[in-house]
Amino acid sequence: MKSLLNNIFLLAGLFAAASSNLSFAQAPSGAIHLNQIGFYPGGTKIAAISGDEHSSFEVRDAKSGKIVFKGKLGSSRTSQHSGKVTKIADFSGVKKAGNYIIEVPGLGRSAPFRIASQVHREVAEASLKGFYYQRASIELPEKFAGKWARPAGHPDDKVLIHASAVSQNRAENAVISSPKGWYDAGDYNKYIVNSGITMGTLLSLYEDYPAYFENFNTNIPESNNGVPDLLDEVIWNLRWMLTMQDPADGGVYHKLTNPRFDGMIMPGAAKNPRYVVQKNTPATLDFVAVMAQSARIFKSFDNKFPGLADSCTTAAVKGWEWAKKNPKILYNQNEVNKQFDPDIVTGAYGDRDASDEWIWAGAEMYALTRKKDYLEGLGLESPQTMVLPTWSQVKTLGYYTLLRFSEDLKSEGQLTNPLKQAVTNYAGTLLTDLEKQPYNTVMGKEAKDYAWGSSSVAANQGIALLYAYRITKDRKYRDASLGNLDYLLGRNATGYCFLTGFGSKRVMHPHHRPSIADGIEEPVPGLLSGGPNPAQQDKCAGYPNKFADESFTDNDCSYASNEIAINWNAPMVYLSAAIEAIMGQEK
Ligand code: 9MR
Ligand code: 9MR
Repeated sequence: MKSLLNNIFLLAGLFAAASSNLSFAQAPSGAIHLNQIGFYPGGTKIAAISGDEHSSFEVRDAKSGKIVFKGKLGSSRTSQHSGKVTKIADFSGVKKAGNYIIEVPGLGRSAPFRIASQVHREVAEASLKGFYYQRASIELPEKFAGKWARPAGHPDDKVLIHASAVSQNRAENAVISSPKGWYDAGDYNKYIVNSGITMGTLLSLYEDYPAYFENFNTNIPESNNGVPDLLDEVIWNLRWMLTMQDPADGGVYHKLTNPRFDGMIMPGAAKNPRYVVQKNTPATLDFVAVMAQSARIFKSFDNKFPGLADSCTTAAVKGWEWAKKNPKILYNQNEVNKQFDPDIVTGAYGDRDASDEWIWAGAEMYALTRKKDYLEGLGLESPQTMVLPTWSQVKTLGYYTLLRFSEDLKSEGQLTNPLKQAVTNYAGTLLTDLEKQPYNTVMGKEAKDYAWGSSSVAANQGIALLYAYRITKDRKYRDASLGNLDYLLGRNATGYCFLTGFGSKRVMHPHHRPSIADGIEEPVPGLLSGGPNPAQQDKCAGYPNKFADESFTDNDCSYASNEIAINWNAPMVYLSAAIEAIMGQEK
């Protein structure tokens, strides 16, 4: 109820502020689904209109109301999830920069949106800035955090060795220092496995589009240090990760965590003891991959961060050696809790299979050292099948890295050709029947796309399509990738723009402790809501129904559909920034 009222107030406020504008003369119609931020002058422009009663639409100048484009709606499409009907409005023909609305006669109008070059720049900047707001162990002053300024939380300079993590020089309850890092999500714990894919995605973004980040300012404390803000942000978490390696043997702890989740309090108010828990193979290999990739990148910044690249290389090699000796230790939280006290009941990230972590770590170690040994036994020379990256499935991050260096590895065609094939095959499957989809997006074709954190599925599909675009130069992949960005920013069955702080239909109540506890109406900006998830594990009231594509509620009890998480934000940064790097320069 509170959220409904807030939305009404938001709309009422906009109405009062701008009622002279045509665009605000009436509340926007929920039946018009589109990217609420906008479109590139030369790019595809699509809206999806609910229902089959209407047949035409207009694009109007938002201020004057003048019609600039008239179009016919496409034929009816039926959602495989809800059975509901939509029609597509294609207004790609409108190429002039400006502010517009869409009107469907007899139905209503959209909220205003822009056509402009660099139309997603603020989205990209804000999604990266979202990581700054997730920083542990540091105060966020107003200068950088605006009204979301807050005292430091979780110093993590006195962290206990959990009974499951005891080793040579570290007895149970011995104290170590493990500060910095990002909070994982709506909770305040720090998990190596989820940091792995998050860091891999952000570091790959830098390696894929380095020039774009030369001039990309997110107003963080390090902004003027002559290093791209993307890398400065990554270093905040990298320095934490380095402390998670047991110096005695190179193994890496699974997580730094409270035994139980903190309440809905601000970071600075949280005082519960924190532990590092059991070393294991997936965590160690994810760590190795991140350290190898970081070593590669920070070699070029040795004058700014003396010794950092070397420390990363050493850490990577030590981690790899530990994993070689311990190739199959998995983290099983229930088993750990049977054996040791206190019980740990926070996020499990309990991967059941380390074979994909071996591929990712091996690929990164090979790219760093060019030593073939690292690829031995990974089976990369035979035909490969790509799967979308998730926290528990990271082999594709290794594929992406080997492809990134495919020019360098020219003599290694037997290595990179099967990977190129795997990525383009996968992208091809994504494109099949795109023109039949109710919102004309790759996202949501399969019911399984709507898993916990479905927004990250959309973003990661978008990234896969951009790799296929790099390999083939075929624009259909680029355009479909942009279509998934459109999905995240509003062209979806819920009608929500899933990035906090953006859109005309906004996420206002994410499951995010600071946003809940800070007493500020707007949530912390630049955070990507998890998105529809029909499993509804949170049993929260407020879901509209069980349809996969609509199973979302903007309610802070809904950790299964409306939490935020670093491994979802990272592909959002990648997708929006890469699209900007590719399309933002076009007039
Ligand atoms: O806040 C927690 C969130 O970060 C997790 O994703 C989620 C699932 O593990 O759990 C949330 O914590 C809830 C807990 O599981 C059950 N009691 C209520 C907690 C807050 O809603
Ligand atoms: O993203 C994770 C999802 O794949 C799992 O199904 C879910 C339940 O185990 O946990 C999600 O991760 C949460 C983590 O356990 C704790 N921090 C919040 C994460 C996002 O909800």
